[in-house]
Amino acid sequence: MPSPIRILTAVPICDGHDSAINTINLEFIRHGIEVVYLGYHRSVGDIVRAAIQEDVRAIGISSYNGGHIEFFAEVIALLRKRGANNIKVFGGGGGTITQDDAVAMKRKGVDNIFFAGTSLAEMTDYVRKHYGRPRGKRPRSRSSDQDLAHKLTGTEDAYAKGKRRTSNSDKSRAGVQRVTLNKKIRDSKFEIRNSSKARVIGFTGPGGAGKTTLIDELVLRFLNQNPNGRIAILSHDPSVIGEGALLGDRATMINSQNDRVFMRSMATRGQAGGLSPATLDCLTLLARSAFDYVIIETVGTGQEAMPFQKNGIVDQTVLVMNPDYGSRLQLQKIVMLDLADIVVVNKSDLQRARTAHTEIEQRLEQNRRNQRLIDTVAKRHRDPGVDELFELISDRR
Ligand code: B12
Ligand SMILES: Nc1nc2c(ncn2[C@@H]2O[C@H](COP(=O)(O)OP(=O)(O)OP(=O)(O)O)[C@@H](O)[C@H]2O)c(=O)[nH]1
Ligand SMILES: [Mg+2]
Repeated sequence: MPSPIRILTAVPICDGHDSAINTINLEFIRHGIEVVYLGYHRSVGDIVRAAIQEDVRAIGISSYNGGHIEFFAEVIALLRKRGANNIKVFGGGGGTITQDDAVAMKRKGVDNIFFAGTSLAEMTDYVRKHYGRPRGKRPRSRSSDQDLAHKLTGTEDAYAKGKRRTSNSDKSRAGVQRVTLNKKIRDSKFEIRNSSKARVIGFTGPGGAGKTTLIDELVLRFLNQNPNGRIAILSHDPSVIGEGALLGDRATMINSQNDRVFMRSMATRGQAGGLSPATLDCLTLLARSAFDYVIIETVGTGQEAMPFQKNGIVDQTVLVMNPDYGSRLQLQKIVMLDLADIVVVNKSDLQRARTAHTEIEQRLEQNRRNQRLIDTVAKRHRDPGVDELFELISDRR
């Protein structure tokens, strides 16, 4: 099966009209398209950087606050400058974009503009027809980031075609798969350790615990502390084989929209446990490239998840907990509490956080593994808990 079509959607700078694009995103996802959503109030530079790193087929822009002729044209000009004219641009903005404007925009290279009254089905058909064809041979990459992005796509496509996939649903082959997976993890670990100087840190935890917000705050600290350093983020969101996905972590990330950050959003494409079938190979590629850190964020996970297989594929694992996990009984069931190097109680601004800290502390004491427990408020800037976590992560001893 070919990989799903990947597109990026965004709303321009100084524009907060995200209601239309949220509806359109959902419709695209429902029709098998993977949508990397960058969010609203995004600059031309942020959009083009993200599109190249994510190696999408096209960028869909929803614009309501005016200036669309210039904004769309600037996106196209920057794509050309970066050698990424294979990435197409389309969009809409209801009645704020007139027919005449659309003619001018198409002349500057925009593929299509959708007007008020267009059905969602029409837009989805357009995307499938125009951006769903197999890619032709691509010209040589202009930058190392573009080259890396193409390689990551190649890896994901190979898995989508079933080249090396180990299907979770094929129960009769489960034993063989486990052996293959373990070998793959061992090999990958060996490869990563031998080929990279990057420190690989895995973040996991339940959906909505604040993993992305926390990573973005850590990235800010890293960028400030290392004027020339580079960091990569491999972020995961859930999807079923052959179906679409909302790859939405970029929308939460403000500081990570930076030339020194390479971010790639992956759908799990049917694999349970928090990562994608292609994650290990993609991680190897990233770890071999010139990054100081590679951060992996899993999808929101459940009690049984151990995505980093007893810390095998990463140097350090961080479990981000929501204070509202239930009671002590639930804590006994969370496998990652035994495996994580660092446990974070995020949202410690919430009322239950103090109790959560005490309960988790007692749970960790039973492990006798010297695991660290930190309280954070990731959504607050300059949070001392996040500072402490950053110290722990950047301590290479
Ligand atoms: C809803 C709305 C709001 C909501 C936004 C909620 C949100 N989170 O999005 C609120 C109330 C917050 C709001 C605020 C403002 N708004 Co307002 N808003 C609208 C309104 C009524 C509808 C826009 C909409 O979402 N339509 C629903 C979509 C699904 O339908 P559609 O627009 O017809 O789009 C079709 C296609 O174009 C296509 N499409 C759209 N985008 C894309 C993208 C892609 C990739 C594709 C494929 C297709 C596509 O999808 C639709 C298919 O039928 C319009 C008026 C109007 N009737 O258009 C004003 C309007 C856009 N707002 C306007 C203004 C001025 C503002 C404010 C500045 C008001 C103020 N003074 O505070 C603020 C600014 C907000 C900000 N931060 O940027 C003006 C813009 C004027 C202009 N550009 O010249 C408008 C036109 C109202 C007006 N007549 O004055 N607004
Ligand atoms: N109250 C409070 N809210 C927070 C804090 N950190 C993050 N949030 C909010 O929690 C919500 C989820 O945050 P994310 O960072 O997207 O969480 P996540 O764990 O990455 O979510 P998934 O990737 O969907 O699993 C957002 O609305 C954040 O603003 C915090 O410290 N306190
Ligand atoms: Mg997230």
